Amino acid sequence: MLIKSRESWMLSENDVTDKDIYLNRRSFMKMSGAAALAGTIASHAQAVDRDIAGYKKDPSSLSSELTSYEAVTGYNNFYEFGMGKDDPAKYAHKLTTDPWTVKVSGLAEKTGTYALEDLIDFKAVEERIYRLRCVEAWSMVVPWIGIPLKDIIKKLEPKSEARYVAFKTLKRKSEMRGLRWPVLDWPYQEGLRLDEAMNPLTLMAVGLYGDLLPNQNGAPLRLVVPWKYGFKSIKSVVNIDFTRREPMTSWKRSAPREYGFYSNVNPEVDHPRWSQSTERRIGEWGRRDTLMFNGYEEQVAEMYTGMDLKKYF
Ligand SMILES: Nc1nc2c(c(=O)[nH]1)N[C@H]1C(S)=C(S)[C@@H](COP(=O)(O)O)O[C@H]1N2
Ligand SMILES: [Mo]
Repeated sequence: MLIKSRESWMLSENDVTDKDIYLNRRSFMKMSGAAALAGTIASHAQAVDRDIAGYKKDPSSLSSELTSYEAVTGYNNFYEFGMGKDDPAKYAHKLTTDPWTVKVSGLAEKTGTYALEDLIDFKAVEERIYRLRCVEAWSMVVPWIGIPLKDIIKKLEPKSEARYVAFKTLKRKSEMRGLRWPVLDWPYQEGLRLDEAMNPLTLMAVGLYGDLLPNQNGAPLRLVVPWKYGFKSIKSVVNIDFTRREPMTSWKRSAPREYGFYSNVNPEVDHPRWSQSTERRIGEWGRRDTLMFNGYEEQVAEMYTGMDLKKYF
């Protein structure tokens, strides 16, 4: 017989430090208010219109080993601001995120250009503690705030012919210094099969650590697909397009042998230039074994039954 000594969401003594740090961080951010949000004039309007104070807390945040706020917001990939890991934190504050519009196009009934606040119900956001596993073999655990992508998609009423959903990032040269370098074919593009997009795990994030997203993490709206490599989790989204055919993605276009459309985290399929079998959790010393589907196998493996994941990498 299984005796549960405590519910998974209850706090053990070992967890207290994590939780205290998290809650202190939250109250710190509340106190410093608009100044903590990117430090731009636009942030004041955000604090009013994009209020996420009422989010439902994920009970697992009380016991999970969160990556520090400093690492989550200071060690990033966001090539629109440069290729260095500290470039996004240094330069993304220049991005104007309010007002923000998202163009919905393609095979859906409710196409058109939406103000962010009309597309996202900021009152319905919830917290989800997800791992993010970068293809460069580091990982983080982040308390995201957002709303399931499926809730957004349902509102947009995709037509029956729609089988994929494609996303684009903003391309604004005046505020994104990284666009000077042709590392990728800008704008950054990503895509999901519609069933992947509708999976309950797939999140459209608007915040992390209890507050709105810092620009370097993809403000004001970014995807989080926790069972896929980090590059699928496209930041600062301005376009959602429903398509019949598999959309091209930026990384696949730049190196088709290295980056596939599916990009499911898979310790058995190596990147051509390095192994994907282990990872370095930011903030830890040793390495961890990488888990199939980044540990979300139970929730997502069914979508890929019968597919050769070495071919569809
Ligand atoms: N538009 C855009 N989105 C992007 C990227 C990027 O360069 N541009 N980098 C991706 C990569 S490689 C990773 S690992 C994650 C990192 O997200 P984080 O900074 O929130 O940890 O963002 C992804 N989304
Ligand atoms: Mo990444």
